[in-house]
Amino acid sequence: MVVGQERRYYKEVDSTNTKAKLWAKAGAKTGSLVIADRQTAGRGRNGRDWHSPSGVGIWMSVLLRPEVDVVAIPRLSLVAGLAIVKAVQAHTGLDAKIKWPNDVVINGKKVCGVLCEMQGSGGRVDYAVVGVGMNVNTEAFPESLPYASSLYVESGIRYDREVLIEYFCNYFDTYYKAYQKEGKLIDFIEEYKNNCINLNNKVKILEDDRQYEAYATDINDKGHLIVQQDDGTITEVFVGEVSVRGLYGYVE
Ligand code: BT5
Repeated sequence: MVVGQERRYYKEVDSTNTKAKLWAKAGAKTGSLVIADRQTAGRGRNGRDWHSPSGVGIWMSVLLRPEVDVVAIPRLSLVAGLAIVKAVQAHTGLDAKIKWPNDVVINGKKVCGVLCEMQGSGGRVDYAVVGVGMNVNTEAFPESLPYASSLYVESGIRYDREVLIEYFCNYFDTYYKAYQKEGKLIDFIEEYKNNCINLNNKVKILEDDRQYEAYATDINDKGHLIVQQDDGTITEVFVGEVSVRGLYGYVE
């Protein structure tokens, strides 16, 4: 597969994930890419909003038809997260890091998020859509987003969005190929861990009915975060199952 071989560019959409799903239903090939200059209803996880103004960010969605078990789909967020971090590092030299499972941060602020959605039935995956939002040349953010930043804010340099997209596609291709083998992250989990900011740090795990603090000790090849509490209890935290409150003061 080559990510981005087929592309659709839009001046304005509601959400590139929504566009990609419609294209999937109309038969789009795996690797197809939807890119928009602006989103009017950009989405985060769990119905949250994603601020997507015109001309300054990368708002895009990759359509995939992975031949993996349905439980492996949320791991695509980690595949994308690593590809984004590598792309940003390669093109800008900035110290971008992954905040497990799906954020990319620079100097403790969020510059990028990933939204992974899927369609399937009876354990079969029809398609998955991996949405990537990256603040590239944004100069300022609304007051409601105190923990957001952009590559421009962090460096004082404006970057070419097209070049960043090309870097992302190349890295994503490589990691996705490895992921496709077994639906696991085994071939690049060390690289992921080396670029992950939560590891060996305190995290707060927020589950539906409880929350607790713990120390993040590892990430396994399924992309699960391994945490240890003060009383020694070790828990495997699933991607998509909980939110981790980490560097910022708000709940993600
Ligand atoms: C995410 O959700 O981080 C996933 C964001 C995915 C956006 C892409 S853009 C292309 C594609 N099409 C879509 O409609 N979506 C995807 P989550 O972890 O739930 O974080 C959402 C939270 O991040 C919000 O509640 C805000 O607090 C904050 N936020 C919103 N917009 C932001 C921005 N532009 N930069 C940084 N933080 C933002």
